[in-house]
Amino acid sequence: MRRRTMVVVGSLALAGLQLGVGGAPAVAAPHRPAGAAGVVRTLADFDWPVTGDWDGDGTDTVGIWRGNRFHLRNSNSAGPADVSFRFGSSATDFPLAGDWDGNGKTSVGVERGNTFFLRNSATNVTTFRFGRATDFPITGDWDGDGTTTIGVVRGNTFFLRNSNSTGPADITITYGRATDFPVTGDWNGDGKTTIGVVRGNTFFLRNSATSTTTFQFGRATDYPVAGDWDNDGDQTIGVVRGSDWFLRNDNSAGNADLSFPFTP
Ligand SMILES: [Ca+2]
Ligand SMILES: [Ca+2]
Ligand SMILES: [Ca+2]
Ligand SMILES: [Ca+2]
Repeated sequence: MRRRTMVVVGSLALAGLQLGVGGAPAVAAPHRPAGAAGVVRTLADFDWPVTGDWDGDGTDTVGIWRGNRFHLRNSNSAGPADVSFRFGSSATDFPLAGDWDGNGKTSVGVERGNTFFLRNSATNVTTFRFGRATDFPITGDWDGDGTTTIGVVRGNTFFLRNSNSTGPADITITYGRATDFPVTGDWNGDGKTTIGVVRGNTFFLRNSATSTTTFQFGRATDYPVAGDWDNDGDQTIGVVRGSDWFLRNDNSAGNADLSFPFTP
């Protein structure tokens, strides 16, 4: 069972080492599942990557959640955040991103325990419960209707729901291993988000029960991300290493097409 609590001593020790280097500011340490012990759920000093089409121009771009503030940039290039605002609590939450209302723009959210808080605007937040507090939350447009909804991963079982509301999973899939890192994306550009896992630096991207794309990218310690970086309709992978982003426009092995730091 993956756990994302702050009792993961090994990861906390690692965080201390990273934050101690040269008195560097507390930014952008990658965090990964630590075997059966699982993911460190929240560490206020970490930048957590989030990606999405914040401005609705069709291209997914970068963002981070640091403490209780989201910093979002509308270009995949070095530079400041275009939008920064406070949402969530660094002590308890896990950041999320999706187009919850289907208006073409990605917005953010957080999961706290098993409660989801999905923010469409400063005054419009959808709140409901799904899954268990120890689950790993994921997001995607599982049914291709244009609206991003939530899901959770428990061990190696994915529970996906097509509505942002309390209720049972609409889709349940067993995939990968409990120690894998879950990723989601529209890998083949058919309009539906599907699941995947990262094991070490190997990506396993599942388009259907009989179709998985497998390749290596980045390093085992990188934090995987996914998005439509080139606005061609498919979502591809990337990794975040410290404050550096490496984005690839194909779901295959090869060099990053875009690489840049994001240090708002
Ligand atoms: Ca955009
Ligand atoms: Ca939206
Ligand atoms: Ca949907
Ligand atoms: Ca693309």
